[in-house]
Amino acid sequence: MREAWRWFGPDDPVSISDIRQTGASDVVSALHNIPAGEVWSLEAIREHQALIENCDADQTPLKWSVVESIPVHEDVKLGAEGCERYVDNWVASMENLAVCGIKTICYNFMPVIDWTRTDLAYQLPSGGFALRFDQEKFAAFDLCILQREGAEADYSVAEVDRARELFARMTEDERTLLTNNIIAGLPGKMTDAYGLDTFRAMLSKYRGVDADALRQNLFNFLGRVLPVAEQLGVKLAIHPDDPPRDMLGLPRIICTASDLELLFQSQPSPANGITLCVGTYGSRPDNDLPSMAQQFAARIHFSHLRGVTRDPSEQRSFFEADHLDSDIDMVAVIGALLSEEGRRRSDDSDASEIFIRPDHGHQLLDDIGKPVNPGYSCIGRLKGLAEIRGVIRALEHRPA
Ligand code: DNO
Repeated sequence: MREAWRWFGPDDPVSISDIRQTGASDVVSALHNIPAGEVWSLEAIREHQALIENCDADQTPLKWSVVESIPVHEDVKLGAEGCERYVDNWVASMENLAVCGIKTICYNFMPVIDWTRTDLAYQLPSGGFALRFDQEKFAAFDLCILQREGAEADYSVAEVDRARELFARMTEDERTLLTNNIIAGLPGKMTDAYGLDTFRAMLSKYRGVDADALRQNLFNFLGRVLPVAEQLGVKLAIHPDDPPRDMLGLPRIICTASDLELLFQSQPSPANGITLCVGTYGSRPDNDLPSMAQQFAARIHFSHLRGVTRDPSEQRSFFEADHLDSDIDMVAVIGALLSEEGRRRSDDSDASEIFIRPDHGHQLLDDIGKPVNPGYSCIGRLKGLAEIRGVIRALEHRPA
């Protein structure tokens, strides 16, 4: 297992020297300043790589091993005319990354919105802060702030009533905060930050694009990308849709084990793989994570380790819990990843280790009050990584 840590670039309040102190060996990063659809040049990649990898002889070296993510242009997801040039550019970026030795690439195929939360500072009983997705608040945004045409059809009468009541109780500041949390862009988001009008315009482009059409567009994209990836020895790792279900009338197609089965039936290339984002898949009660980790073991090129606790009375709402204490059996998931690595070691054709990173940590201690990327403060992730490392060590030393 290769312990990695996400770095957003020179503006990230958690610096490369901070990362060195966490004990992680690998860095997950991207060229966030290059707009979706443009080529990542060799020079730009090398410059970023040098920021991560250059160090003094007496320092522990770090390696930029995983890209998260090369954004996929919306026109590719829409299957719009002329989108081939954006796919060609994506392939060119992948080729340039491979030249620099960076060969694991995470990406997603979520239309318009990337990961979505309603609360970025949800206070826990401990006093720390977590990220949360609240279904009722989300409905209030959809129905009362965005006022999406036809939105009522996606909710029960009782849900519409509750959302409207909640909206009526919210202050202007709370409404603005909720809007910004949803549409203005969370860290690492692969889509643009929008204003409400542009957001509505983007949503409207997807009228007529249902799950089957979107899936076909993903398969077309992969049909062009995977043969090159195979030649280069690059592994692709699709990230699931977070939260894993249709939202705002948009289809989402990487949510469940059946979605992954369709993906691999259509695109069996060994370069086609997944980011097992434990917290994302685990925010649906019908996703059994240890069993998915076993079922798709050979396809797991990268894993985000974090857990969620769903609300007992509303399973679509959740907060991001402690890494080892959530609705998900994290020890069993890590056990499945270790077994897969064992299988790879005994199978000469692919001995690759799985990159893992502690995903989203709580905002704790000195990080409270500091400028942080929501979910990506240092101390909470460090705690998560330390706990995960403990589980890995303990499982590795189990008597055979
Ligand atoms: C959030 C992240 C996502 C992820 C992209 C991958 O914390 O997991 O933004 O990076 O969806 O393409």
